Amino acid sequence: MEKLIITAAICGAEVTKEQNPAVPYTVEEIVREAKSAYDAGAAVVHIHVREDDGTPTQSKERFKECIDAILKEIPDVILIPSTGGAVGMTAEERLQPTELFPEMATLDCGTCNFGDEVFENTMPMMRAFGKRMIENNIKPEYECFEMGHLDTIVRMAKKGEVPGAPMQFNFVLGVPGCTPATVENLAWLVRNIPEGSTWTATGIGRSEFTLGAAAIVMGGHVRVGFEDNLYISKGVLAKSNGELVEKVVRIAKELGREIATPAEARRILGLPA
Ligand code: KMH
Ligand code: ZN
Repeated sequence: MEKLIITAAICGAEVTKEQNPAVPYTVEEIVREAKSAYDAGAAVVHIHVREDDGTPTQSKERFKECIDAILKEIPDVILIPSTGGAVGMTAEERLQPTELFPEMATLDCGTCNFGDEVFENTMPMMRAFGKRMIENNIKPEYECFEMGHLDTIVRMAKKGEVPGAPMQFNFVLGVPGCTPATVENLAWLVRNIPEGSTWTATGIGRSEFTLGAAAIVMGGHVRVGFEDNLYISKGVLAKSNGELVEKVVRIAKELGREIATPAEARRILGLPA
């Protein structure tokens, strides 16, 4: 089995300091959280950015400021900026970080419910996102929130509408209104990815570590972080993203899976060294 790539989704667009005071908003706070996750063992950091007051933004300038500041501290980390942004943003708004030519970025694989809201990813939007990533040589992390998202994006890759093999999927399970975070659902998704693909599991809320443990033994990779879950254990807020990553490292070590460095993660994901 390959070593385990841990991704930290440090910020997200929806969680707030009211829910957990360690949620980062400012550039300094985003750097602090990225570094805590990296120091604990995360090879990859998935980022959203905020205004200083916490308002989610997809501003290219704000992304550049945060990316530069993170890379100054931890130059070899793999950064995956979000093109999902926050519910309600336009495609053009969401695409801004792709203008910075990151090595990877998220590409969301279909419209879905998102709690009380609808997260819109129509076919024309996804074609535009795929075209941009092909043009700018960005490897997508394909975010699947629903079972049907996998078939949709694999068909698009076959038609050349989005980047193809080797594909990296992130199965985000347990968003209210979407596919539940069960091992059965994860196993179905993993069985249906094209050969040679890599995959990560993200369990939302209380399923963060249970789905992560399943991914560890199934040979996948794991994402944790404040974007997905604010608690280290039942009723106890996590002090940092690093604390969440440390817990995954402990589980992985107990199960005999070693942790990938950023260089090893680049090789596993098929990224240039
Ligand atoms: N904030 C969610 C609506 C992504 O980063 O690509 C979408 C999201 C997905 O977080
Ligand atoms: Zn995200």
